[in-house]
Amino acid sequence: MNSWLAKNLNIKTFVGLFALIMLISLAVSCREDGGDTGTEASGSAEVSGNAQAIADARGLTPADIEAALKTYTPSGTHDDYIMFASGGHSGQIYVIGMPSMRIIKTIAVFTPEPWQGYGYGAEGTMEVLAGGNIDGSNITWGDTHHPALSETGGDYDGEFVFINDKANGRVAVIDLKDFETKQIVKNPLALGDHGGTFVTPDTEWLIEGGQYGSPLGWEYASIADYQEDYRGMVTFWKFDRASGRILEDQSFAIELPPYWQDLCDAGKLVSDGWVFCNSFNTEMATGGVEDGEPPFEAGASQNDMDYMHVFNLDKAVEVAQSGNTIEVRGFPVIPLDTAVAEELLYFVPEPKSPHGVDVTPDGAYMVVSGKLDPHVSVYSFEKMQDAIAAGGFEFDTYGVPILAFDDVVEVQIEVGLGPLHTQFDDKGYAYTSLFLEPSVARWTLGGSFSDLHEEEDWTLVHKTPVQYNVGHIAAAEGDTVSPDGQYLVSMNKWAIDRFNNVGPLLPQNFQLLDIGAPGTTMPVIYDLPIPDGEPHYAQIIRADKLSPWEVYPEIGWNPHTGEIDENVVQLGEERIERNGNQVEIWMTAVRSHFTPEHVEIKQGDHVIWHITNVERAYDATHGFSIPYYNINLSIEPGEATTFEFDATEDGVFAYYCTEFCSALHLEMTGYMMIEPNE
Ligand code: CUK
Ligand code: CUA
Repeated sequence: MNSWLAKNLNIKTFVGLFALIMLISLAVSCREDGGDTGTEASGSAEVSGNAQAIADARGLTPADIEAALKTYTPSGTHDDYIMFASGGHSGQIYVIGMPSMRIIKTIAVFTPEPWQGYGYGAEGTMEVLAGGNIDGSNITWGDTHHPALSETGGDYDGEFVFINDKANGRVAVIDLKDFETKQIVKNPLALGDHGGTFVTPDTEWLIEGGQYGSPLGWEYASIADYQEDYRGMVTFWKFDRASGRILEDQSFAIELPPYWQDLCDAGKLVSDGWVFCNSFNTEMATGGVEDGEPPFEAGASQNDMDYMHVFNLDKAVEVAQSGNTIEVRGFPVIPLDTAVAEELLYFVPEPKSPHGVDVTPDGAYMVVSGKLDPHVSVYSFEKMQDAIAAGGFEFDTYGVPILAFDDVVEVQIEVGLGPLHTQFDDKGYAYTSLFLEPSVARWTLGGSFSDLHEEEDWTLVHKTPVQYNVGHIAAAEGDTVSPDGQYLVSMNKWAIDRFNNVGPLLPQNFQLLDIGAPGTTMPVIYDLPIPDGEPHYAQIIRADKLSPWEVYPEIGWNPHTGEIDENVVQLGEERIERNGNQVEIWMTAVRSHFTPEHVEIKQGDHVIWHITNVERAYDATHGFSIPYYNINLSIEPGEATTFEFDATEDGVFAYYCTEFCSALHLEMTGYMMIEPNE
């Protein structure tokens, strides 16, 4: 052995050595299997030389090899964690395995997606998407920002994931039994949002905070009347776990001053029942740079302090349920003065245009970063409660009581330039992304976390540079009452130099950091380009908490009702019925044919078409597409689906299965013949 292998074996960590031995024995077994190695060899020394040769040929450093060994996931081996990442303005969610960082799936949420047959005729999906339309305006995209996994007792339970659409002020519900979007609701108060979605510890409420102040219900008002007529809001959507749906008629909102509410987080354990949202633009800047007014970025950055909004959610629920509300677009809203009178809203000063608020796993502290301040500010929930009990507040312009900064702040820690978002692990560390440096800072928590680490409390202990602009970071189980540590993903924007040039529009870059070993340097061990919209946030769940179906429970399952569809078609029940100019088709799909294979109709007919995939095998999805009519379905094993259209165009239309489902998949087809009308 020569070069780095010999020099480093004695100083490598045990893990590295063990993994190297694994690699070598893997190579040996390949060889014994008659693998194509190109050279004759009879012992492990030569084999390790082979691994060395590969490392040399590819110019890999020892650190590279360690990173590869930590992330390489052999074919057939599953990942330990699953990350649900926002798909940004693709409007979707990415499902990514960790540590391999393999993208496993995209979940279609706000944007029609052909592979999943989402938004191309299938009735259930059309209804879900239509739920997000605004006053008759068809919205076919979204800007997803913050996924939130459902929680039980403050821990991810693997049942649902929720996400917001910042651009259009909507919230979606995805069921993790089949990884499909079941519901989209439109916020009745605001056209946009930002602070969504976040869940309370038992997922009773989904939090959707606002962002850019506007008249509630988006009615017209001159921007000259911003302070009087524009407002902020936070909405609490009631989630019903049994039906897996948001109950719109049990949901409510709170009217807020026209500051720009940003992100929220729910209290947990000691702070359960409370909700925290940061805000900026307490200056109430209204822009107008073209008229000589200060631009937004200057106007909204003058104050030294903005306000964290602190809500007593339990009390707000009481007030909403007592009917002490006004209605905006038919939706109950607790007016701002009622919120103040009922003592369910307080402000806490937070420095310099803050972005995000994160509650520690024990629920005792709220961490806020000021984008223009090199510190994170840590607030004590206990001190907030003491300050509320003590009274003697100052009030802001809108009459909201302000808790004094010095009374409620626990500590401020200088972490670096442009701090944004904070995550937690199981070893008493917090991690904060630094947009401007850019890097990820690791610092120690105090309080109940003191004994978990050796360093002093509330101290910066390490920074790992990351590639280019980091926004959010996500740690394994990082928003729960019991984070795992182990892995942290730095979600970087615009990967300028990490990948091959693919033109002026840059992909994003997820960098995986190994935060598993305390006291180490938490190295970057993988770069994953994201070739789609700009993800903002992600949550990472232990893979063994997920138990999705392999096939739908029974033949004829309607994924959107969760029941057997009334138009289920069993084998032998296929038929076509005409009633006036309405034609109804009951079809089955099975490898490798549709029944019927001929559908003869007339121009001007209204067609209602039901298809059931009667397969029970895991790998037996069938697609169904009709040209011209923009019909494209994905029908998973057991699924029953329906679509409708008007046969406006005559001609011969070959329909076919779009999934390569068998050797005779190309034969899985049929003809729809539409006879012209005279
Ligand atoms: S925001 Cu994008 S980096 Cu929408 Cu959570 Cu902070
Ligand atoms: Cu079914 Cu191809």
